[in-house]
Amino acid sequence: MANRWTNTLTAADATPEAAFLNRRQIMAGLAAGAGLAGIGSPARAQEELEPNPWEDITQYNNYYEFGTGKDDPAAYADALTISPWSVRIDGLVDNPGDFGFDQILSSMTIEERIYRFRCVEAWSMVVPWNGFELADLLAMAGVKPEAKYVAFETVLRPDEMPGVRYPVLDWPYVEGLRLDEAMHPLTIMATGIYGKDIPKQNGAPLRLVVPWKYGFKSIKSIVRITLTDAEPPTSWNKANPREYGFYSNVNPTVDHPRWSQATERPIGGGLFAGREPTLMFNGYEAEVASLYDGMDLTKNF
Ligand SMILES: Nc1nc2c(c(=O)[nH]1)N[C@H]1C(S)=C(S)[C@@H](COP(=O)(O)O)O[C@H]1N2
Ligand SMILES: [Mo]
Repeated sequence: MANRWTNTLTAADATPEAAFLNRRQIMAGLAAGAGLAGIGSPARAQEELEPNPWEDITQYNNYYEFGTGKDDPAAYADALTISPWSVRIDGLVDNPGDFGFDQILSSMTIEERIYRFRCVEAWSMVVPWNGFELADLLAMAGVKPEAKYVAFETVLRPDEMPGVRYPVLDWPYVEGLRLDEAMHPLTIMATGIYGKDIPKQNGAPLRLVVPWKYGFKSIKSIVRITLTDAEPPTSWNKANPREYGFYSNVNPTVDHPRWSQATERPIGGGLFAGREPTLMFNGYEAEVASLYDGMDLTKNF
């Protein structure tokens, strides 16, 4: 269903990589002609997003429970059992309990959201997700007025996840959002890509997608959602608090201690495609900047 957050492009409009490259080259030409002043302008933020091909999205992944290599998730995530699946929603809610995945799906309206996706490692893609607004799921559980944060947890199955033998992170993978971020209409739970069930390497059967934050906030294969009144611990912040903050909003003016965040490498851009400037809040500034009014985004990185 179309609404103001939904790009009018549909999966059917996605073009083969050749056409994608041509379109990018044309746009690069236009940008060059217009001069550098055009970069980062609203015109670019609202340009038609060209989704990456299925192969890019499903074969270049970060899902450390299956290994730290970009091709490990596609190679190993097949072992993950995703049926039956339920999500425990607890903490400061009126109706705590285990919600079956099918029960959740039957109560939600699935729509397509074509979003930019920007990893903290400075690569990016455009993904045509299918999913529903997290706010609708939280409404189902009934959020109590005392709740201020939402904590998320990924399934932990050592028998099915070869990567958790290594203490890269403190398993299970956990993430969190402030309640207003969680309730924002751009924040979705994704259950599909290109109209197909979301592949296991991308976080089946359901994962968070917060398009204005670095990719690691978008936690995969969620089994628990807890409403709390205190900021919850998050995996990458626990691993390295100096490098990864709780907010982790995409911000080209705040560099990672070990690399610049001013530009990004679009995956599938081709051998000769250059880096592109990273946009404030990953291009969603008009929609989300007000969530952070009065906050020092360098301190609250
Ligand atoms: N459980 C879990 N969720 C995760 C990760 C992970 O290792 N484990 N990696 C994160 C990172 S760093 C990124 S960039 C995205 C990658 O999502 P994708 O593979 O669908 O592109 O998932 C995020 N969610
Ligand atoms: Mo990432």
